[in-house]
Amino acid sequence: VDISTSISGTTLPNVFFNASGVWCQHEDELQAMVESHSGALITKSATLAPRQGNPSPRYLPLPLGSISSMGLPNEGYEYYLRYACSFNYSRTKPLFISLSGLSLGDSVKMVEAFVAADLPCMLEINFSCPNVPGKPQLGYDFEAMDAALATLAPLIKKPFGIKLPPFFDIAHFDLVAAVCQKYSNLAFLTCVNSIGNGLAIDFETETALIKPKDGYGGLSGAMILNTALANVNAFYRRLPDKQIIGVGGVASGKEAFLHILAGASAVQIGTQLMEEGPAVFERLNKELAEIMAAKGYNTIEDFRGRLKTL
Ligand code: RRO
Repeated sequence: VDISTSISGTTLPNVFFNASGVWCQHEDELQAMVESHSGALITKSATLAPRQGNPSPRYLPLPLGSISSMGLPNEGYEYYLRYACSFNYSRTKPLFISLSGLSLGDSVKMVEAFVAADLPCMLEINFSCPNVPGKPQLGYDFEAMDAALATLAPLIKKPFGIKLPPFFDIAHFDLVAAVCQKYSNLAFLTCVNSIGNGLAIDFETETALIKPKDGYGGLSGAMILNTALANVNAFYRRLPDKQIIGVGGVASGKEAFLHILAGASAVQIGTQLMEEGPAVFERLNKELAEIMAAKGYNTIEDFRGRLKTL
């Protein structure tokens, strides 16, 4: 059984890698990703300047997933640019870089620096951070997203991707797909970021479980699997010339299989990586391969997007 895949022409030895934000802020974490059985790695979303992020506690596992409001803690884009410059690209595992400008001007500066460096890494532009106080998610403002893509896509020139928030309305799937369709080098959509601004409350103490934003934070893990699958499949159906990277609620080979069946070409791991650590990738590889063998599928392309409907 072969669980390799490719994203805009670059081969990944297997479909799995980290969701941006998990195990990827510092060089030691990125090195652990390199040494793991992941098929790729992606860096923490970078801003122009380094950021401490929101006050702790700011991540908590929940019975059905997790809640977090990290607030974009990162080392600043120059740190990740240096990392990308020193990365050994002759290894089989590709490097993705996540950028999350606090303004379009910031994104332009970061993109220009990466373009000037002319590296074989792929950019994933984050349009969906829910946790910076006072900064709405760009992905929920379709005109602003269109304007950002109109500026960034021609600068990047090469194939690139965007990280989208989850959508919950068919009209929104249609509108976002129409925007994405305008940009030919927009090669992949990573669906989905966390479901923004949930609230987790401790029953005994009657207190919010995380500190930032009065307890509001992004929901991830098992509780968002079905929303993630819907978004993967909605954009897979609407954008046959683009690829979808699925993320949300993958804890075992079974959920990964479902993401691929819905149309995903690769699968990112957030909460489960946070909880289990990079050893998760060896287990997921084994579990997905076993499921494929049992079902008689030899490659990802034998079943990707082949969801049946009633
Ligand atoms: O850092 C964060 O709080 C964060 C980001 Br940038 C994001 O894109 N998604 C998320 O759930 N948290």
